[in-house]
Amino acid sequence: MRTQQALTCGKAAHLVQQARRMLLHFVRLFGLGLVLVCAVGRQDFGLMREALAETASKAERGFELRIENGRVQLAERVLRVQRGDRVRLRWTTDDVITIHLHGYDIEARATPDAPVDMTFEARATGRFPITSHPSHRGPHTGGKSSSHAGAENVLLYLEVHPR
Ligand SMILES: [Cu+2]
Repeated sequence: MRTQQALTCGKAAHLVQQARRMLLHFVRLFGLGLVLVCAVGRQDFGLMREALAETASKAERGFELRIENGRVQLAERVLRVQRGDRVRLRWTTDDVITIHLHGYDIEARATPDAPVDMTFEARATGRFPITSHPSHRGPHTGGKSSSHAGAENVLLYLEVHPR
């Protein structure tokens, strides 16, 4: 009876030890898993940061445009951007002039004193003329007013392409 008890005791102790060992093993595995998850997570964050940086660099489009004698000093008269880009057109001019981006209907009065910016988000796709108007005419409404026709001069075209 005593030996039986001792034997059972021994068995129980052995079982407890085995359980403890298994628990330790489990904790170790769990720890390893946690470390792996953290590592993968960090890599994901890295990829996300790269993707964000790429998006940011794609979205900002700046153009320096110089008007002399009523013409833009550029070889090609088309500015190409992609839908969703944040566009900044910086104008300098040798004369006082009103610049009008059709479609987006943005106007800016340019003077030789300082550059003037047009900033906007390219939401609408298409080809939009950028025209100059004699400065004394002032802003016009709509694209087909009689004062508009004839008085304007196409400087450039803005093309907004789908992504
Ligand atoms: Cu116009």
